[in-house]
Amino acid sequence: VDGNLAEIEPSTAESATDALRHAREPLSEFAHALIAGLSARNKSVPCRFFYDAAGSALFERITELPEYYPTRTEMRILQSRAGEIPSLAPSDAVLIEFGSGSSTKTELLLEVMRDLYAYVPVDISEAALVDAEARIKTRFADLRVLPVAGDFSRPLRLPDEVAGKPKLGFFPGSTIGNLTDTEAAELLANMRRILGADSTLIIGADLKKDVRRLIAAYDDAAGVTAKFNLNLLHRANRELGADFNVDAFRHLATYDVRHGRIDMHLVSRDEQTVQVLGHRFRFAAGERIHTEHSHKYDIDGFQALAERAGWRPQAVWTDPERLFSVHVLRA
Ligand code: AVJ
Repeated sequence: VDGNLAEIEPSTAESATDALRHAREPLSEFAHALIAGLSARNKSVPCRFFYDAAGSALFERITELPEYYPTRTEMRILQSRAGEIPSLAPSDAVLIEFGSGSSTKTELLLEVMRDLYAYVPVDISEAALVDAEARIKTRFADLRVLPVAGDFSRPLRLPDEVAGKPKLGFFPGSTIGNLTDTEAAELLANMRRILGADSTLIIGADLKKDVRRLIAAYDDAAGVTAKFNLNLLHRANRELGADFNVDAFRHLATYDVRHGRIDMHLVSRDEQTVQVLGHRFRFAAGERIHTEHSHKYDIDGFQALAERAGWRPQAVWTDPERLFSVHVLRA
């Protein structure tokens, strides 16, 4: 991808002001990733670009679908273990949440850990942090909230105020499942470095199960996951003036047994050409854009992954149907 893409003629679908905006702005991270991903022989787009405002709202709807068991199952596991959670860290510990998008689960932890020294939400999005802080402050007025804007997949400095305090990390939702095994091990190792020697990590990991049940969770009857996936193309049209005919693509969820993961794709219904910021991309009929990996684990496999990253498995909690797991890891 060259650096001059913003100077290329805008497509006719844009208004004049949009064209000026695209011409003046440096290319967004989304533009770079989309153009690079569609230029590859096997087309793909990183799943983090699902989450613009529309995509985040659609994800919230996914979590309420009857087929999408992870969110409610993890919540039930945490509720059933609420009595044990305070014993996982000393009373003056600091709760560090990686990603700040999961308020109901966080509130459950804060509810049972009343003497925390501070709550530190970590997120790349400043806007998400402002929201998280406001939400938490209304319910826990006396809690010290110290938001950190940053990327927790890289070295990250916590506020000086929490130096030397014991840490309890929290990474719910099986978000780790979006990463390959190598990336997941690196992330876990980085979290261990961020949290330090006197720390515990509570992390959610979705479990392997009947393939039909897995597919249903990623291809629901109401079509919300399809909308969530296709929103990526709408986003490209809105933000980059791309000319995707969204109806000419369909949602597809598959399960890869070898890697133990759900894969999401957007499938071109016909042969077609799409334009993004002056770049033309050809699609054959049936050609796919890969949009997401969602890894499923067994308990031993996840513990082995955590151990590779320097963590010691301390406990694992699941639901009676064994749909989802919450691991407690010790540094
Ligand atoms: C937010 C990554 C945990 O993989 O289950 C839901 C995202 N994608 N439906 C998941 C998602 C399609 C979700 N995570």
